Amino acid sequence: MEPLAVLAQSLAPALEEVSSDQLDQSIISGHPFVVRGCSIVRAAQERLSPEALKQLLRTTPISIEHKHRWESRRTTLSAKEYLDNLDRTDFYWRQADLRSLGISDLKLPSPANFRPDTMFFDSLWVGPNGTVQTFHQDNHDAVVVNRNLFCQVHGSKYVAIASPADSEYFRAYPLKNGTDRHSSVSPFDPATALSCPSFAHSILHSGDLLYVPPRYWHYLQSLSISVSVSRWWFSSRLVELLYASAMGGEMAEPTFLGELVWDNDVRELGGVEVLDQYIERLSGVQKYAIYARLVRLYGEGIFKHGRQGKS
Ligand SMILES: O=C(O)CCC(=O)C(=O)O
Repeated sequence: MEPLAVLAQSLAPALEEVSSDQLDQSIISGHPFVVRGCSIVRAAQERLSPEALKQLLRTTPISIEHKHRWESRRTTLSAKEYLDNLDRTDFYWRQADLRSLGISDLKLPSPANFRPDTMFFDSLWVGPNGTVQTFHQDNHDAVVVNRNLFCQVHGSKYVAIASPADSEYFRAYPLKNGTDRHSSVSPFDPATALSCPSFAHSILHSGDLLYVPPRYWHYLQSLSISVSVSRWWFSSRLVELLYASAMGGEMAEPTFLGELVWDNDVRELGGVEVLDQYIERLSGVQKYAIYARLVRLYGEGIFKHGRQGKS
């Protein structure tokens, strides 16, 4: 069992501890890592404190789930009521789209040399001590695969992580939507931790940054009241669009910069066959929604590839 590799450790609060180029090199290496005390994450602390969120959202209703991933209890409360009781609630405010909450201008760590108009899907995770997100792989799908820069903004979280090459240790079961995979294996079970070759773990403290590479198994458990932000990004513009469409109203639509050129974007995705393969598996309603968006953004010309109809 290995501790997660630490990429950089800042000694002074103002130190710019890791350059974007260094971040890129580490991301390209394909391994998970932690940056300790990241100044950009620390700079987000004021705006993302439970108190600041309460001021911003007040009586806005928020959808919360039981703090244990395996208990499927959900309810809705006003942001104020939830945040006022963070020290005694059993509920977790999971994966709330930051832009939909009206927070779109927050500076967060970014890789430098990826597509200049990469769209980040930033989600807020706010909860009490003891929230558990069991081992899972995000977006286990042939086309839509995300990377994740996970920012621990307030409080601390235990994280365990393992390579998709070691999936045999996780006895995964697919969820209904088929887009991600979960496992009931515990990171505290010595059989997992000691036998899975790529198993690594760490405790993230406020200000730390974790990189979760594509398809890596990850488990997170809060050790205090905690606020985190996950920064997901995808490999191409069309994948951003497919992901946002699949999430429907829960996620803001990508705002593309620059000109949308169908042929370029299809090439970036890996070809029109990849798009067709993805769309084929959707329901009639989802297919219609995707085609409607594609036509709105790119025009009717997208059908010149001989694709049959819109449903
Ligand atoms: O922090 C958590 O509870 C889960 C985060 C997570 O699974 C993710 O960012 O993909």
